[in-house]
Amino acid sequence: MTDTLTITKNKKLSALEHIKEQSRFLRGTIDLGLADRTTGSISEADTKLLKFHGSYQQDNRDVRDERRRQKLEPDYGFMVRVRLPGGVLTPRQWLDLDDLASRHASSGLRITTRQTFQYHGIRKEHLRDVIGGIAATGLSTLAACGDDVRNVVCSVNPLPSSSHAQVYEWALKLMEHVKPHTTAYQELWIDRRERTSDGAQDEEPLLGKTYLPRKFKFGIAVPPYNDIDVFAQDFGLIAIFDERHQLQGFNLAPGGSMGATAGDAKTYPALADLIGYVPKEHLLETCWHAVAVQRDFGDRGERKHARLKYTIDDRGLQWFRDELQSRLPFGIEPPRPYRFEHHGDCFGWVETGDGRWHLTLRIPSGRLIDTPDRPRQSGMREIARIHQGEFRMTCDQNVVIANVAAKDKDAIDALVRRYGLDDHVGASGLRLHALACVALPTCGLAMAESERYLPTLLGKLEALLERHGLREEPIHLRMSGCPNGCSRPYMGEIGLVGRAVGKYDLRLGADHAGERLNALYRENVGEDVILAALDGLFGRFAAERTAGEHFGDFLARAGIVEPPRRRPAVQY
Ligand code: SRM
Ligand code: SF4
Repeated sequence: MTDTLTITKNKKLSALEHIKEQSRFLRGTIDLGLADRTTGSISEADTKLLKFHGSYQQDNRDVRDERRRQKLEPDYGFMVRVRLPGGVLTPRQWLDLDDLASRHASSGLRITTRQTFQYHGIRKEHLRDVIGGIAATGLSTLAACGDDVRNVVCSVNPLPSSSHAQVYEWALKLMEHVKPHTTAYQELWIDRRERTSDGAQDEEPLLGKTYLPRKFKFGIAVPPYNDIDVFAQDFGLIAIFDERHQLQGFNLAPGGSMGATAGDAKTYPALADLIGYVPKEHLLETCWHAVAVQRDFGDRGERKHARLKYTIDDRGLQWFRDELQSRLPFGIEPPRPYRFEHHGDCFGWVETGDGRWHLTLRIPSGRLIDTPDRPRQSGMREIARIHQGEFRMTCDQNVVIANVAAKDKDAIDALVRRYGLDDHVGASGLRLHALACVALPTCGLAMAESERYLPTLLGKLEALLERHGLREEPIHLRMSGCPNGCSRPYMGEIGLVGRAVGKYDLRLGADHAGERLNALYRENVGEDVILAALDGLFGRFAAERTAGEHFGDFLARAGIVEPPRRRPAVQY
């Protein structure tokens, strides 16, 4: 393996590189911090290492100022994220995860935009119970956050069942192939003992002891459904099937990611671009080396510049392809044809031709918590008690109750109605597909509300759409509380990116299949400006659209926004 520090040796390394290097494979002093009961927090260096274990130290920002006035320490709580490749879990696992949420989390279970769960508000003294409890279900939190390969996502929407099974198998294999190997995780959370080793025996054959320069995301899409936003991944994989629905291989699309920093033009969202195709038997080796290229060439000096997209843009897409090729004993082939029809989920029941049924439910912002009118967390628990198939989380924060026998459908439908899980029934096209990131009060980076504000804004936008006869129009709206873009807002036909309390960048004009970014339309504006602008544009759309044209495509065609350019194509 190339020494990870060799290539960047002339650069000043970021502070986190030193923390990782000295951490003895992610141990740091986390064990001591957990034992210290004089504070609800852990040391700053350990908060960085804890991320690799799947947890963030946060504080409740709603009470931050008041506690400061009272000279109390912040109201610390930990976010815990489950690693759930492909987003699939059994009813037994659902019940176990739900039980942990009921006992320890402040706000139920939260389905994320990478098809897994988060818990919020876990007290330090319960962190071992929660992470250990997740491990006891057969899942893990290792590498759910941190500078490593994150949860590998894959298409889940009802497809020919065999197609889903085939790509899911590869999502699992890929995650296993590139995940960290440190035994610190076992020691800290599973054996639940204070330090048992100094990490001297540990090895990270792929990641090395400083892990990656930054997070690295893989996702597998199954055309025609781009329900994972494959071009938003650091390394997107487009599954290619033959006419008998047998998986042949994968198109390779590196260089996507959403994150940007407000006011820093050197940071930007970017879509991934195609560099070729490999048969499925070469997938693991290809991905291993793709990660290794970024390990060796990614920027370890400037974290804002450390994602694969910047490595690619600094050196060229062709360079990346050639570098990857030079490490592989087989040829990367030209990409195979494919076509995406849409991104987002398809709701309601679908039969997949094998007598099995799948129900996709809309879970607003993925938040499963009981409210008086919609006790969604309890409802899903009741469904898990009778369901014989599996659950699949989606990258739009929804859930598929998958593999249901025809005879069991009525019982599930009854629970869906009883517990108010029927948000997809009668919802406007806009509401069905709207996404919001967590933002306040837990996210330390939030500049504006997102999840808590989305329902209010949707109501106001629906009134406008109604007036223009567009209630059923499936317009994709994505909102985030800051430019990091956790709801992939740069891929929304309407994107709202938080800049300050009550202020958002209004971005417009992405397409409907997740193949084009939107562009800035109004910067740092409040609700009144957003509503007025969209009212006018909805009116024009209703009057001037061509047959079947989507809102984002209309905005681009009419020249209302100019979509950003893609990278030049590579030579094969
Ligand atoms: Fe994210 C950081 C939540 C998907 C780009 N993200 C965060 C943190 C951990 C805030 C922090 O660093 O202190 C947020 C925790 C909030 C909270 O209170 O829970 C957070 N991100 C989320 C989730 C939960 C959003 C959601 O509403 O579902 C998603 C969890 C996904 C998962 O299960 O792994 C989530 N984040 C994404 C995505 C979407 C995706 O991957 O498809 C992106 C855009 C793609 C990308 O990676 O660029 C994304 N999150 C970021 C970034 C920008 C990274 C960058 O390189 O620019 C940050 C900030 C950072 O890492 O420094 C960030
Ligand atoms: Fe937090 Fe920003 Fe991500 Fe929203 S987009 S969860 S505000 S980091």
